[in-house]
Amino acid sequence: MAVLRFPERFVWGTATSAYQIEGAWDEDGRSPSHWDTFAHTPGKTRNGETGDVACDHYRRWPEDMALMASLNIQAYRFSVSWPRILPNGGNQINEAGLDHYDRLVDGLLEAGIRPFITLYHWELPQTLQDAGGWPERSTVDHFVQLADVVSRRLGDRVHNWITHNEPWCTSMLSHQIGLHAPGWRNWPAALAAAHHVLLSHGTAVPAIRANAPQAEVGIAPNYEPAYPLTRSPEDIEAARIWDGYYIRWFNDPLFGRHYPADMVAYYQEKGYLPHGLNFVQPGDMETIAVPVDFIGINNYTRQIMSGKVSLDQFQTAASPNPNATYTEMNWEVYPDGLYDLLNRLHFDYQAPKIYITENGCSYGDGPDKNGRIHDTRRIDYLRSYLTGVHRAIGNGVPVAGYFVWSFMDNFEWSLGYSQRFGMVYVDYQTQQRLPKESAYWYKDVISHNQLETM
Ligand code: GCO
Repeated sequence: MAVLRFPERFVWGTATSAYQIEGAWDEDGRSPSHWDTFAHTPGKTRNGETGDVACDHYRRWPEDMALMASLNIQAYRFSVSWPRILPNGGNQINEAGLDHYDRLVDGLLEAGIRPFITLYHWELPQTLQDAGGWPERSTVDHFVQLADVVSRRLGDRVHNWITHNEPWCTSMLSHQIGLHAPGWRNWPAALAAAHHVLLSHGTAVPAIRANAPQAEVGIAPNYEPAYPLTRSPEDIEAARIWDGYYIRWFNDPLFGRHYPADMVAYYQEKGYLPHGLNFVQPGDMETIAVPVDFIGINNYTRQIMSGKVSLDQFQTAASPNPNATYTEMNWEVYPDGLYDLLNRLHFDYQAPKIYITENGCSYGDGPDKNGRIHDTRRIDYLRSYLTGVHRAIGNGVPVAGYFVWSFMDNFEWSLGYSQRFGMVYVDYQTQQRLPKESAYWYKDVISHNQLETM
């Protein structure tokens, strides 16, 4: 056994998002988001499940906060629900909705928990979706208005801001693959959406800083690194395309490198950019490349690429690894992927500071007859990834904190309630919360600021 100490002031946190936990979907003036519409459309989610009730966190948050504090959690990353705050997308503030987050922030601070706010974790007011959604440039201004309203109200107390959660999901998964709201399968629209998401990030950063001068502002892309199955030119080429599609298309503009030329050529050849990069206007790339205080990394797994890539058949892009273990999402447990990413973000992109804003795993373990939940596979997963994080810190990578996805079991989007990512078990019949063994293990890690390896 070895003991791995983490740097002083390393931030230990946990993450959720509004639609996945809050419920109360039509209360206190909240309007529907495009996820409400999508989840209520037959065939879009498993068993037609929705976030209408979810974990009822909108009402139960004081209890959830207390549980978080009892587990010594130091920071909580949560998202605000746009249609709660600006039910029409912009203009008219719904004070009841904004007040909710005001109370939540005060509650967190009283409990000694540092709030990290995500402004967009996939809840676009349906009115904005009806107006064209992210493929429309006007959505950028609406998002900046949300950023302004929320940071104006909470910026005196909240010092960590994340503009967007996972731009790849907002654009490609939602508009090209069609698995998330609004469920489109339209390449040109998806690439326009990607640009507008990035542009809205770049435009919002100075707006947030104006309201919260002390704040750290960043973004949280999801990174699924690609590895070629063999050293054959085909496999290496496949990995390059996956990397361009998933990582570089977003990361390169954020770091001032414009859209990657090899991928522009690839998309043009495929007919995905029938009008070229006509969505890019003068000044956009400079706006997107605004310096951030940190990059958030959401990482769970990797892709092994071989042969010909078909980005339209997303599900079949991966090759299974016969020597690996998989979580119940069918995601390979691959801690070196996070380690490699951290090095890349530091040595290649020179990210100023990094928070791992999501990392975790889905395992369905439930209570035994004594009411205990032995989710040892989750402990093994977290321990292995954290070992990689520690190793990267040893290389000089400026990792400032780590957030487990998720605090509690919740609504896993199109997979409904079938996937349990929480360190806290939720009984959806009674809404009872029950910390799993991993929660107590994490408490121990936090309390000693160190990890014991096996
Ligand atoms: C995501 C989201 C989370 C998911 C988690 C597990 O990144 O996809 O941020 O909402 O629940 O990643 O899939």
